[in-house]
Amino acid sequence: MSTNKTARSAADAREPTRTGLSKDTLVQAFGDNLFYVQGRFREVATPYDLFLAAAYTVRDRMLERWIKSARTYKERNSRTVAYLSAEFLIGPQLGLNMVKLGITEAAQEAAQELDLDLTAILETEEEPGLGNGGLGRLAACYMDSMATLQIPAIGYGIRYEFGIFDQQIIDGWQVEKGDTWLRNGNPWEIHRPKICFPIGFGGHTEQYTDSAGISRTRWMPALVVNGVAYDTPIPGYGVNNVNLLRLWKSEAPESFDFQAFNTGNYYGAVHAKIEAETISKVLYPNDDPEVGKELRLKQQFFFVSCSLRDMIRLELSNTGTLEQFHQKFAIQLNDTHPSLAVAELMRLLVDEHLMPWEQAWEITQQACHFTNHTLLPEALETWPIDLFERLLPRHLDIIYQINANFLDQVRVKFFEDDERVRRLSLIDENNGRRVRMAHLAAVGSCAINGVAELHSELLKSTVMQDFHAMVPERFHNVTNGVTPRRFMVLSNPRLATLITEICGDNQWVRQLDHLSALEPHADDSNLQERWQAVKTAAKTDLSNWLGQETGITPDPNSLFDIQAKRIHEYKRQHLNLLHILALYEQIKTHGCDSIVPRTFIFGGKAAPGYYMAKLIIKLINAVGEVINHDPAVNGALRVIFMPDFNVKRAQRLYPAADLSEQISLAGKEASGTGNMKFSMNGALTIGTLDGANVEIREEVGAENFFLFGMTAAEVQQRQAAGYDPYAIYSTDEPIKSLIDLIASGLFSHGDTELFKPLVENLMHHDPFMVLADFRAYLKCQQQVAKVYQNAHNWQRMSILNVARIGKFSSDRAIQEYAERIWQIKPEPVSL
Ligand code: KUQ
Repeated sequence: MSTNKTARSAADAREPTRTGLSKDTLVQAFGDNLFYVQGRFREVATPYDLFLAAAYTVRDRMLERWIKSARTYKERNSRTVAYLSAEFLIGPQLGLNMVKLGITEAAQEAAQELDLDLTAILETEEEPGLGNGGLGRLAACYMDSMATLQIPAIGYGIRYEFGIFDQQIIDGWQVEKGDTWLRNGNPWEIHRPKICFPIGFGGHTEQYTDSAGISRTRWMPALVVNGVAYDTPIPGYGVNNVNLLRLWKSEAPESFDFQAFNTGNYYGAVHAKIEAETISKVLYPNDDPEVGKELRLKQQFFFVSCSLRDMIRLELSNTGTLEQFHQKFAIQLNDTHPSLAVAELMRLLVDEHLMPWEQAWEITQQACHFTNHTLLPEALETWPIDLFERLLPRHLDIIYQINANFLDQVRVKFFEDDERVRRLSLIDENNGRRVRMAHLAAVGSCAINGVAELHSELLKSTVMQDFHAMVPERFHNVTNGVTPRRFMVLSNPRLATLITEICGDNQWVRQLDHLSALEPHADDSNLQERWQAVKTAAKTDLSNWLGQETGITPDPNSLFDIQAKRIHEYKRQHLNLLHILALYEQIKTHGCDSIVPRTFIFGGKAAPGYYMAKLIIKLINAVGEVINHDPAVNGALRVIFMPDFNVKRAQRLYPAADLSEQISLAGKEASGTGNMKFSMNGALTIGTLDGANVEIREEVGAENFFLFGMTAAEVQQRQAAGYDPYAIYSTDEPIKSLIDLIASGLFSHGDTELFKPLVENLMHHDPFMVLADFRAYLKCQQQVAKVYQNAHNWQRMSILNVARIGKFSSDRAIQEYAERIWQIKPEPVSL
């Protein structure tokens, strides 16, 4: 395995300005880029100019590796992953790319020589918020790991002009602001105007007979837009491989304007242009599918079609035939959002490349693999038939054909079982005829996986039960993972340095199970103290930053208890709140010395149309307002909502957490990945047996994990037996008084209506069983407080968490995909 040349000594001054890694060369290159690319000199350069000059300096150093990687993969005709995802939440790039190139130190020295504040420059970068949460961030972690493991890969997605909205908190409420991340220019992307495909929508199909007398179908779209490629390099850590993230932007074909202009229809031309450009305009800000939104379906087809045509172009230019397409590309469908790939690949092969149906089907099935990320029934994507027919008439034909063939197989395997046929059909006939996208993805893929053990088991026993009975051999589990490059080395350098010292080297950064070398030192009280000092330093950093950002500067010696993730009822931020209220009541009755001082920090966005989630944000802020200003509390309790939680801000939170809140109702969170990021940074977890929590607890040891709550099986039983939250409310004294406290108007200036929807929902419906789990949660939190008081023991547990967290590296996950699902081997690149 080749590695980067580490920063060379200043003596070697003759290395090329655009590729050299020494401090002196970086100094030279930075000046050149500021001058020749920005057209600026130091005295008039804005902070963003300085950032751009730094970014171009780093980008230059990736390009040779990038081109070499592309050439190597082409020459060796390597099997390549095509990771299709509607979201890539890649985060800021400058710091991470420096880590990957191994030039962080040299860059720091260069900045010092140039009298520049590197931290301030890093801070200037605007992150591309091209995702909602875990699913989009997972795609980004996997891009990192594929490059690091030297697996040829292209990430395909959409270059949204507006990513996830910026969240402001005004009067305690979430207010959404448009995300204009491109306004100052994006130095990481390379625009490829020549990599451009016309994508059709609507229209009709025609039958014709070709010269060989074969009957064929042709799709005559009514509207055509162009998809243009924008490429971002994704370097591996300590290797020369640099992979490609290719995002598509929609544009109007020029011909539009001319045609309309010639017929005098100027406004018509403008309208068509706007309509075309709308497709990649904005990311849907929901964590679950937007039902029936035409633009969303257009987005999905748009990026899937561009991506498949790009793959076909690459394969034809390499081999001249598509017969081995499935050997060249392993397509991974990130949830159902790209599942149209199954129908579109069939159309491209059969209609456009004139391949027989059976052969095309074989190739499609061998090429595609499907990851499911959710069990929530409302989150399973379906599209109304009439919308489909209007937008994608040929694809609907193809889906009918796929369905007919598939249901024939079902009837062979399960004779005279019409109910099963109905359940397995790609068409849902019960809700006004809809296409079931998960069924399309499952039928068209040779592998189907869930994202944690529990989730994969529940998939087989619930939502995909019939598929499992049909093709059990296609089902896999690949537990999610996250990249230690971003979430440890970059965001927690103090911890990384300490770990490297204890482990003896930094191999753990690419082999995360090497963290087990920490284990024998867990009882070393000297290490425990240093470990705590690292944590306290991170808490102090966060505290100061929160002071500037929110006006509240929490005490770094208090227990930092953090819940950061999308706001969702199933994630139960309101369960956390009830515990906060219990502590508040305790202070009111027994004084502020009766509790272990805690700082509660929340972060997360609510979907703009999700009323209850927005009300939960308001309640968190309202409770904070009262508690933070109550003299009786005297700072023993702090409640802070960190606005605009995103990748950049997440990096400030994870290192500073003592306690990680992973408290979803069992059976609802497919995996969770924040749970892993917190734990990697030494936080202990309070959590339910949900998603990957189950495996985290298995790894770190039950005695180092604060477990509470019903199991998924108990949840099912209780719901089947008829769950009555009001019975709990009316008989359980602490719960009643806490809920009544919210209803009383104490947190709403006497307004007893404001939080009523939330309160009534908990009392009478409580779909996520907050009340049922509350007692166990409270008890567990009391245990947390008790353990925290013994600092050495807490640090011991924290060290053990980190020592045993190796499994949750995205490198391990990608290794499993590569071996078990893709059958892809590493392709090292040398310079
Ligand atoms: C659905 N589904 C529609 C955007 C996102 C979605 C639009 O995926 C994470 C899991 C996590 C799960 C999340 C998910 N996102 C499912 C989505 O909720 O549990 O960790 C990555 O697998």
